[in-house]
Amino acid sequence: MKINEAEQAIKAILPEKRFRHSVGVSETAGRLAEMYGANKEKAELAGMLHDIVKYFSDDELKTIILRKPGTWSDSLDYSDKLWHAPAGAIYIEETYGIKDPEILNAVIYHTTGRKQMTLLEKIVFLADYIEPGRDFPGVDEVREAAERDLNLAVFLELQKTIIYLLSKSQSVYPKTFEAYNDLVQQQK
Ligand code: DGI
Ligand code: FE
Ligand code: FE
Ligand code: FE
Repeated sequence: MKINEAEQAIKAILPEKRFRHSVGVSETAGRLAEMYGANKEKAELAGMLHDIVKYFSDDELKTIILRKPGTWSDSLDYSDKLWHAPAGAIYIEETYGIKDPEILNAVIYHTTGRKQMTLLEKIVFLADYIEPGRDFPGVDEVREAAERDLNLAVFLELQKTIIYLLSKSQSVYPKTFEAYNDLVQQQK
């Protein structure tokens, strides 16, 4: 699938604001890919498509996830906000025939991260957080880190996300903790 086709596809599916977020993630991911030596086309495509099923109902998302059991199916035991990530990967494989595991994993782990994230996974995870349309406390610190140290930026994003979830008394998916612990090791 070409990037223009992906853009047209999500334009037809997503509300305007989420469409603009997706274009922002795609452009940011492409720029980070150039900076850190990842495949720019894959980063842009994964960024464009990462939230494609964001507005499907919880029942639809569950049904999609259960069609293809994998190591992410345990997300059904956690927040429903996690489901659009693995469901999105299954959806783009089934609907557009995207089979590249690097792209699919970047979509699957864009919300939670996991330990030993690939370069492309880190880039899409980070682009989702710092694209120009985002505005939440601490985002500028992560944006600045992203310009010089990819692992530091991903670490800060995970740290802020976990602190935020704890402050709202929400559950934290174990893979998010695993991603955080993994990156703590690399901060020395
Ligand atoms: O889909 P987006 O809004 O662009 O962003 P996202 O896919 O990163 O979703 C973020 C939401 O997921 C945010 O409201 C926090 C929530 N969330 C709930 N539980 C967890 C979680 N995020 C992580 N990383 N880990 C969790 O356990
Ligand atoms: Fe998302
Ligand atoms: Fe995110
Ligand atoms: Fe997103």
